Amino acid sequence: MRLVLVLGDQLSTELSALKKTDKAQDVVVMAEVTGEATYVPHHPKKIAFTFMAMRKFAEKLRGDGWTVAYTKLDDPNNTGSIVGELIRRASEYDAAGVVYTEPGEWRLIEALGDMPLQSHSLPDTRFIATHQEFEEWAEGRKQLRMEYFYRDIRRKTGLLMDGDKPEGGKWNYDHDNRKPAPDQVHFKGPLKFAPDKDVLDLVDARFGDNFGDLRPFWFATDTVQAQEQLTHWLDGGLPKFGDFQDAMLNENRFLYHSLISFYLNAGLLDPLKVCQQAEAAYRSGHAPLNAVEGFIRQIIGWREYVRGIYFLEGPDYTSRNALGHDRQLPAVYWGGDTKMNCMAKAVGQTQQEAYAHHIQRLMVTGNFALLSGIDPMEVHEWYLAVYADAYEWVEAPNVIGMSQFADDGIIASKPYISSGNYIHKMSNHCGSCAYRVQDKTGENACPFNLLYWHFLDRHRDRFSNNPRMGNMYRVWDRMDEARRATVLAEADAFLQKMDAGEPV
Ligand code: FAD
Ligand code: DLZ
Ligand code: SF4
Repeated sequence: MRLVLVLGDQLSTELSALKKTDKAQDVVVMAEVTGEATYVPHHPKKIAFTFMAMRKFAEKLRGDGWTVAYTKLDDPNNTGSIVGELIRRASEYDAAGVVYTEPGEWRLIEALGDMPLQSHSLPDTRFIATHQEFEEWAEGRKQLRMEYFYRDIRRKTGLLMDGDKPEGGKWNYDHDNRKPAPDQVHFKGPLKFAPDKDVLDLVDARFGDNFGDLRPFWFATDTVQAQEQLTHWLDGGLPKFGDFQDAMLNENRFLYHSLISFYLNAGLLDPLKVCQQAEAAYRSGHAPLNAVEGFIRQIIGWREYVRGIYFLEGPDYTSRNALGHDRQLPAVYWGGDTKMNCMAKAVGQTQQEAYAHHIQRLMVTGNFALLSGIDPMEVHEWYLAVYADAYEWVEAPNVIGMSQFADDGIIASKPYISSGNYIHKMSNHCGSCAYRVQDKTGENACPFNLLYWHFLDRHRDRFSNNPRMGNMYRVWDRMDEARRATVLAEADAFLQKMDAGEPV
């Protein structure tokens, strides 16, 4: 008999390791271990979500006829690591070896590769593109732009295709999206499910000091509940998803977002089936093409593409730092006082929900870190810790690549930076902020306005020849010299204050 490892983000009965083994003979190993629960200080909701979903999945497998050796975190025999648990179970069951599906993190791939047991790694077939397909697509290209990869996946899956042409004649309807924040949001937000109280108590006792609120806990923790959330959102959220994808509101943290990334990444939902359901909503006339195409692109485009980049680039990807940024992550990211309303809102909801939507992650917390010159490794570890959907294969390319430009432009053709104006346009945060978004200098000037020019100025050598950034440099160069000096001096003073640990 063999052991079949199922990790906390591999909770699918379609998992290759389960498909290639035999429930009549083999034993599934699942383990809640300190090693996985502490490689970053995960948000308590993320740990609770993982353990609750693991426990339910183990029961499901038992119901399907599998023998499951499940280790709870507080089991006195728990060795504290995945490899330790495999070694312990191998001797307990006298196992001939271990079969596992490739994990989503190099750290664990290496640990499993080095363990002193016979082992067999299988590809993770929960994704649409294989590693080989991505490598072949990337081979010989100067630039690895998501858009072209996405078109190939549309063709491969047949999603939103009209013969060999894209549905509606265009591949991408993004120019219809990105509307500013609406006055009213008609979607009621995610469904809320009852938690497992034993897990809440366990996580409270062991990880209660980590950044983040454990309660109220409302995530779906099995496939049926996750599908209920998806159906609820397809019905009420999808039609307006495209329009308000980039908007932010003081009063509404979820807008028209689907809140399914936790479930997709943990294995509770299948990406292709999710997209097929969204396509059906378009074909039946329930949702417009711009919404459905935008949503499908996030999943078969961005989600698959970032995974491809993570595995293509290799284990050193997370230590890249192309811009040489070395500032420490300031206290505001851990809930420290701030006068910046947009940061307070994005961090505050992260603390409460272990969730923020894409534009909050990219254009508020990510933008601020990039403009301030924070060490990308610290930024990466923060994102990996605080979001319940964060596993390295998806988090690292989004943070190191897309958000921090630390991979030197593999993912982004230019840095995602903006002054306060973008946040003002897409949200209602600025109206109730202590800073003034209209002020470019002075005591109340929006910090994004100061830091934006500071960033461009300190990275002139690298970016002034970038064709997509020439305009910004021309505006900067046309400003009179005294004004430029004031902007830079005020930005420096702001950064010094932040470095000294004072609220900013
Ligand atoms: P929706 O807005 O409803 O989008 C639908 C789905 O599209 C998501 O559930 C997700 O599966 C997929 N998707 C959208 N954008 C991306 C993307 N850029 N990369 C991968 N999938 C995408 N996503 C994660 O799943 N885990 C992360 O750790 C993560 N870290 C991020 C860090 C930064 C700095 C940025 C800018 C983005 C990050 N994202 C991450 C992508 C995106 O922000 C989340 O997938 C999204 O906010 C999840 O919320 P949702 O399910 O409501 O998504
Ligand atoms: C995120 C997480 C946590 C908090 N705990 C566990 C755990 O105790 N046992 C486990 O098998 N998996 C856990 N996970 C998910 C893993 O960290 C994840 O499988 C790897 O990071 C690879 O993506
Ligand atoms: Fe954020 Fe600046 Fe607007 Fe305040 S004024 S909310 S700091 S963008």
